[in-house]
Amino acid sequence: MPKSKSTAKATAKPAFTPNPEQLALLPDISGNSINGLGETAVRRPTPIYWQDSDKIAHGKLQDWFYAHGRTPKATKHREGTMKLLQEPLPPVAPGPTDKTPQEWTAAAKEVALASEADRAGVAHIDPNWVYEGAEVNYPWAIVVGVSMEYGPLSQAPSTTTQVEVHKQYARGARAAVALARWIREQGFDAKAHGGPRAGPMLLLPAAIAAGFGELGKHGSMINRQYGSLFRLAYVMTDMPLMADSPDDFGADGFCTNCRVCTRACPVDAIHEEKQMVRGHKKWFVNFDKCVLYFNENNGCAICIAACPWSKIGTAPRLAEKLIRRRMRNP
Ligand code: B12
Repeated sequence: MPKSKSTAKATAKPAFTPNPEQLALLPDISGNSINGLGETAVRRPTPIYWQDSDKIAHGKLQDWFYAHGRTPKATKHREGTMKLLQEPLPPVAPGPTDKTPQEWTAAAKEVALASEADRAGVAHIDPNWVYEGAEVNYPWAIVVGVSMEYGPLSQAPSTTTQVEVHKQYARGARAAVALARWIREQGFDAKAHGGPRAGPMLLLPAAIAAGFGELGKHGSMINRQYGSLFRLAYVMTDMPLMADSPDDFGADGFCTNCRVCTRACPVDAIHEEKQMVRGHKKWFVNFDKCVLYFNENNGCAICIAACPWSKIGTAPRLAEKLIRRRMRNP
């Protein structure tokens, strides 16, 4: 059978040979097994990366990235973000004011947006989002999102891209810290997380529940305004709040028929079909393939840069189109 144009395109990738130093640091266990690929029972995720190096199987590989994988400007941003997130927050003020959960939710979102967040949403924390070995005693997560610039992202993988990623990590962390400080001044407990460290919880299921959008084939989320170009941070709190609902505008169906990210990925790490992972059928990225290229190529980001939803001005128009189509053919 003659090769279709698309197959020819898909196979025309230059081969990536990982640095032997990296290969020598790989643990015996596959990252996909750690992530629960093929597991049908729901379970909490196992910490895999952006954790304390001595607590994860891929700790030596992570240390290799810290030593070789980051440009000094990105390291500077990262250190600033980590310092900010570790600074002590003000004590919780006594006697909270009496407001309804609706009023607190509106006020908290306003504070997040007035600091540096581009978007904020609320999710009730599901214990299955919390990493094994971590403990979370807060009922709510306020997820904040910050958009990333298309210009530097479109150059992925590059040091310019990596610096933009770390600039936005810093902005997300500042928004989360400002919000956590405000919540504590209102008389409720709050803790900010974000930046390049994973924290105690998986962010994407929380962001989906908080109305940020849908999981894309490339393993990142797609938002109807910012497409694939946004980063996330969050505040955990006991402030009485109201949860948002998921925003399903058709990105999942779009991904089913789109192959842009799978073709763009230099190491074919993005699965074309959804996979069973810890009891959920979802889009899945092969950790073992992704991480080696990521480590040697400035944190990669090719998949989100290539995503059709990322081009300037595309996401809102595409979301509108999909919604209109769905209304015509419910
Ligand atoms: C570790 C990590 C990585 C690792 C490993 C990722 C992996 N797939 O195993 C590496 C270094 C390779 C990586 C790469 C990237 N990452 Co990353 N990563 C994380 C981090 C810190 C933890 C995620 C994790 O533990 N994954 C391991 C397991 C559990 O993965 P999994 O089962 O395959 O689940 C993934 C998704 O399916 C989803 N998910 C998990 N459970 C469930 C359940 C349901 C029901 C659904 C629908 C989805 C879902 O979340 C996981 C994200 O990796 C998160 C922040 C956080 N706290 O969540 C950022 C995060 C997911 N990464 C992010 C990004 C953008 C990237 C990159 C594009 C890099 C870049 N330069 O920007 C690439 C893309 C590669 C990819 N999609 O996997 C963003 C995504 C933002 C968005 N718009 O969605 C996050 C949220 C960071 C942030 N603060 O903004 N990442």
